[in-house]
Amino acid sequence: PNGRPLYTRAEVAEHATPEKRIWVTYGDGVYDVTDFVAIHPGGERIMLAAGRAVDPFWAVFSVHGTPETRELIEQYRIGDLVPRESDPSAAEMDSRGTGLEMLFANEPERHPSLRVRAARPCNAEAAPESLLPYVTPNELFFVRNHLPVPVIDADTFELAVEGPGIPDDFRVSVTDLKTKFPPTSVMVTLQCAGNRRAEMHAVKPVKGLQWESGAVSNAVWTGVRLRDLLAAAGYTLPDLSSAELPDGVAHVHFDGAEGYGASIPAEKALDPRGDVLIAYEMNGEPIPRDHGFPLRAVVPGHVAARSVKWLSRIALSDDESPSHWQQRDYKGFSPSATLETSDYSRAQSIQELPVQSAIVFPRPGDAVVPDKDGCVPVRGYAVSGGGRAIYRVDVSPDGGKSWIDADIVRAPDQPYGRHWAWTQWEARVPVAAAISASLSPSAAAGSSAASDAEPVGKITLVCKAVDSSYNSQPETFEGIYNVRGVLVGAWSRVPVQVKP
Ligand code: MTE
Ligand code: MO
Repeated sequence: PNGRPLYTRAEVAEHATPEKRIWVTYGDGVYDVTDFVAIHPGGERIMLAAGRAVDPFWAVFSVHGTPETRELIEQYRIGDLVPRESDPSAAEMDSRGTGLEMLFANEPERHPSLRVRAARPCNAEAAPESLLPYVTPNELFFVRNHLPVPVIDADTFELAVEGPGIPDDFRVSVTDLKTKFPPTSVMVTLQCAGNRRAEMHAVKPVKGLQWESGAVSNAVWTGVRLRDLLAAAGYTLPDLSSAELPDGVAHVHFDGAEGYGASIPAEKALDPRGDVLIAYEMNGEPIPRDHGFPLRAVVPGHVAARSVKWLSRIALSDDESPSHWQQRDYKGFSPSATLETSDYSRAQSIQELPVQSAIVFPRPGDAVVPDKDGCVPVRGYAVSGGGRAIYRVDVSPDGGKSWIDADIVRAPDQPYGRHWAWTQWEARVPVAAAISASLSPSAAAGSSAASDAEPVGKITLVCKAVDSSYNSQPETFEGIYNVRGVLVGAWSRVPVQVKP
């Protein structure tokens, strides 16, 4: 009817190599994407769909379901599927399995304690018990993947570096990075922009993975300083004592081999005290596949979204990364902005994170028994962005009416302005006064008269941290509400029952 040629799925399947041209279907359309593959970032991935339907693949990558992508692929349309074959779900169930299964056939094994919030791609938070060792063991570290984990051979893998003064086609191997540069180790806490999103969602719904307080973990990362690599590649490091960076380089892009990408300001990337690494080890082991094997950018003090895993390309640029995740995600908006009215072109990218803390133990709803002094132990973490230290953690037994100072524990050798690792804290919180306030005289009398059950006090434990800029956390989520549920740093509140 529209004059375009009609093809069967069998005909499309014959076009699965560059020699025979690469065809795919999307909905009822047939597309020749041979030229697209050559220019698309992560273009190899579309080869998984060569000769078949991209629909099941793109269903995973919600980023592709945008009007822009549709418009883009329409340029490559060469025809239509014969109408009765346009539903891929049935037609694609062939001996190779569905496209989805193929895409996720090479995922690594994962520790059973991880709390899975989405299975494919894998998004799993650290269990509460995993948040208390100061350094998170690799297998317990939270996992946040936007796409399938790529399969990479470290022996042949090369990292491309692009920028002024750097020869075209400059590449560095993993062995070069390990042997030709002094290794540097830095302890860095990575926190997802959406950590604690579920608590904001409970106040008012937001769109995103329902993270509790475990989308954060801490590791020692070892690798090459980004500065040293750029200098070795041929880039003339600017004189950072002058007020401005000279050559128009304002951002450093990081691309992941699987298609993810992000960027950070050049000032951070080039600062000798910024401690940005191209890491190849995590806690003394090769970086596990889920966390970026073999190479990962580690950007201390910034939202974890900028610490790009499976790092395959670094580029110096005067603009931010064009990646979806730099341009159309990970930005903050006013409480009134909706998904429709959020103007990504105006909003700033999230880089440094605000001050954050959370009670890890007890858990919400736990029954706690005070010790002989009437105290309950409360434990948790606190962390701020930009290398700001945690100066104090305040803990309350009564929803925020009275507070005591927690004892804080932090890595000893973090210089001023470079507190890249979190603080852990513990407080012995006196609960007696809070319990009696929670039991109204009539309720207390009524319950003891009515039964022999021991009286139970319901109280709300609260924590909030103060960082080295003396910034503190907002009391409630209302004022910092945003529809994507990022930057979720209101007071951490944990209701518990106190048993005598
Ligand atoms: N890098 C790549 N290549 N792909 C990704 O999906 N996710 C980012 C960041 N780097 C991501 C990535 C986000 S949003 C987070 S929170 C962290 O990786 C998670 O790191 P982890 O999985 O090691 O905890
Ligand atoms: Mo994230």
